[in-house]
Amino acid sequence: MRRHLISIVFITLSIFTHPGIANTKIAEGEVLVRFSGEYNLAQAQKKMSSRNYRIKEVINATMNLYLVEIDGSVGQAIKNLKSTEDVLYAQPNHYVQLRYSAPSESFSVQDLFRGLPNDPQMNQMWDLVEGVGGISATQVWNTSVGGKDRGNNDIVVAVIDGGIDVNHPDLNQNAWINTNETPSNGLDDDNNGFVDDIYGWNAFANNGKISADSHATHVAGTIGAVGNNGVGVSGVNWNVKIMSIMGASGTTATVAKAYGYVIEQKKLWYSSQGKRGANIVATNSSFGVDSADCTSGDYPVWNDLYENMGKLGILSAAATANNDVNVDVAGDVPTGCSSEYLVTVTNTQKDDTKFSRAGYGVKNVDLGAPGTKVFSTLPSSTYGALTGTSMSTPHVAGAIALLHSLAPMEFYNDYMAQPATAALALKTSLLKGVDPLSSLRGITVTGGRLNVSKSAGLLMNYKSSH
Ligand SMILES: [Ca+2]
Ligand SMILES: [Ca+2]
Ligand SMILES: [Ca+2]
Repeated sequence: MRRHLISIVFITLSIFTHPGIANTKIAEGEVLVRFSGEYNLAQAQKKMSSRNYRIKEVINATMNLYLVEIDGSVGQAIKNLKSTEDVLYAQPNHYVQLRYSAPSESFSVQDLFRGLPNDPQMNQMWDLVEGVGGISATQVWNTSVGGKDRGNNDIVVAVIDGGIDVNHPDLNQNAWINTNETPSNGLDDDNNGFVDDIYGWNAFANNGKISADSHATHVAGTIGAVGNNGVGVSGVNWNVKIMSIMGASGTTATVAKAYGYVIEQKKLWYSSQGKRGANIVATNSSFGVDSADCTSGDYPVWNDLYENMGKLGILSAAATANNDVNVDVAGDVPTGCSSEYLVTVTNTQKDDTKFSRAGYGVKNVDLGAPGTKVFSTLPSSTYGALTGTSMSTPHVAGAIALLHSLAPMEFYNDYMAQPATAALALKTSLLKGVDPLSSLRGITVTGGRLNVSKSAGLLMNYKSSH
């Protein structure tokens, strides 16, 4: 795994120095196939052997999505599969890059906190305050600091990334734990289809072992480092449950397995009336395929995943490219995908300008959020500042969770009855609440930067349409 991650970082850094180069490499000898209707493993195997192909792996059971081993060219196999009965679609298994970020110095905004909360390094958290390019989370904390929805359910955010340091003193209490699973006994105790999944899932290794890395740990801290515990910093939420899913690079198959875990856990949460699974309301992603056209027909799995999660009431916050590129023109996966359940994010600075190396697009990039010199948690009980769209996106994922904690009862009831519709209403509050910025006008959908306080005000006036 370590060698794997190092090579990913190497690849991404070399892309970082040559912006705009398309990287749409595909894995040879395999394709992703979704069958229409219910299609179990045996049926899929039979269907594929009729074409002399073999099922390599079940990617997601709910979606009937499989990785299929083929001989010969990927293009020819896709052509064959598209004309095969019961195949909804087939696509290449593209390589995916983590949207890496560079270390940087942090700012100090000591005077803006007035002693609330008590975390000693809050003076670094310009990104959460009002008036210096931050998202005004501090204004919301008078009303809610996150944690539970109106039904007293834990609010869960799934971080698809590397692994989170769940033992970090500022994260441990907010790490999601599968209480229905017994660790390390080799059994799927809660019968959710995943053996020994305690803190989430490792889609690289197909097991429950989460190994800490800097990127994921930093992202998690922005969403929900424990607030007011006298230690370090606070995230957008003082309280929230953060699920760690490893699967932010490698290939599309890995990413699909990672999101597949989210789908299975939320489905199970509904079907068990909250006794099993997890009440995931948002996912956070900072990976993708640069300069790839999501709507070309070459990437159907991506949009399909966001749609399937969206139907379960899950919004997906996604980082756009770490290049000064118009993704409407150049293309981007996933931020150029058409699903309404995506919330796509670019990187703003303390002076509310867009960071130079950050993607934009009046059609495809929804809003900005602080992503330059953002201070947060790092492995081994440490802290530091990082820069990238990767750092912007968790502000949005965190905001979605915080909004769920303060939405009125009427919203909660609608969310339980019609999760997809309610999730889109929450997204509307999120986007309508932005602070308009001249730097983002005409180059993003909203023309503004996240202001969770204004979004909270809008959502608190939510009226059911039923
Ligand atoms: Ca399990
Ligand atoms: Ca177990
Ligand atoms: Ca803290």
